[in-house]
Amino acid sequence: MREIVVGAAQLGPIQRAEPRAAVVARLVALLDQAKAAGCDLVVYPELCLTTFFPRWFMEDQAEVDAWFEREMPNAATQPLFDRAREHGIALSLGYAELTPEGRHFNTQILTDRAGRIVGKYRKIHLPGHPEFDPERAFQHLEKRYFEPGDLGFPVFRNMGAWMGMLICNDRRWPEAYREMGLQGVELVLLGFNTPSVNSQNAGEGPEMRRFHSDLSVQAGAYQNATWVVSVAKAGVEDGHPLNAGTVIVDPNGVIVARGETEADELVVHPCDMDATVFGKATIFDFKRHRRIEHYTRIASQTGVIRPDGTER
Ligand code: ING
Repeated sequence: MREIVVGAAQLGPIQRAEPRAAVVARLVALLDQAKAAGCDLVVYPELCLTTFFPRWFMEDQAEVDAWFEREMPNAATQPLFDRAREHGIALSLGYAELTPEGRHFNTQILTDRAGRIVGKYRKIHLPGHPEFDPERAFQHLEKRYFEPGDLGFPVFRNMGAWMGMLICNDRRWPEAYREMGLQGVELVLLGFNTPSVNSQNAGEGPEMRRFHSDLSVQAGAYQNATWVVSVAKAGVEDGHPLNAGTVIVDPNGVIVARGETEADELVVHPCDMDATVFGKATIFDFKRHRRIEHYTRIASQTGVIRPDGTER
């Protein structure tokens, strides 16, 4: 048995005016709870240091860059990394990354128990739009503020297990899980900030949002025989509701633990990495069952091309 006690550290809302120091104090409080609960690893949501700023249209690049971190850890987050090292707890956390070359990514990192960064992922599937859209009830400008990730879907060895990361919209794309499944991933860590309503379809409310979020991560777990830890930032940020829905999913696709609130909340579950072995050796033994000679479109074609040649 290779058990890793995972703490999914859901965050309640972060208001636009909330300073990073106040947010980091919340992250540290969750980390102390995780220590008391016997956690080995704590996972924080996407963009866990700030409000979900892609909802705001900004034209001044200095204003945009103020939402980004130029290094990690940095002065604001050092208290979190120090406490994690004291507790001997590994972390995964999401933040907006501004590289020394001036590139902007929506990033998630993974540390070992000593606080060393052992893995980095940059969000590949960026939803939303690059320009202000007056038709939308609210903006979703990730395509404006971030570049698509340039690291692929890496898998890292940490704490005796094979771990990978996704960010938010990535969880809706089966290709993302399979890229890691083909590397033997046993534990997928992801965070999300998902608006509770659809800015283009008022008929789609929180219940359907929750259904799609659960469906996506349960499918990804089951179809790749891996654990998936999916952590929300939730609640109302400056009048804009974010959906909760923090879950821990086992390698059979079963939700074994779920958050109950829209606030800061730690969801804990002991995850045995050996629970991935049976699925990988039987129904999802990729080497025995996959027929890649028939999977031609998945990696060679981006959009729909119907048999009659029409597109969309
Ligand atoms: N948020 C949302 C997500 O993928 C979204 C955007 C919601 C897209 C619902 C499509 C449907 O969960 C982020 N940050 O990707």
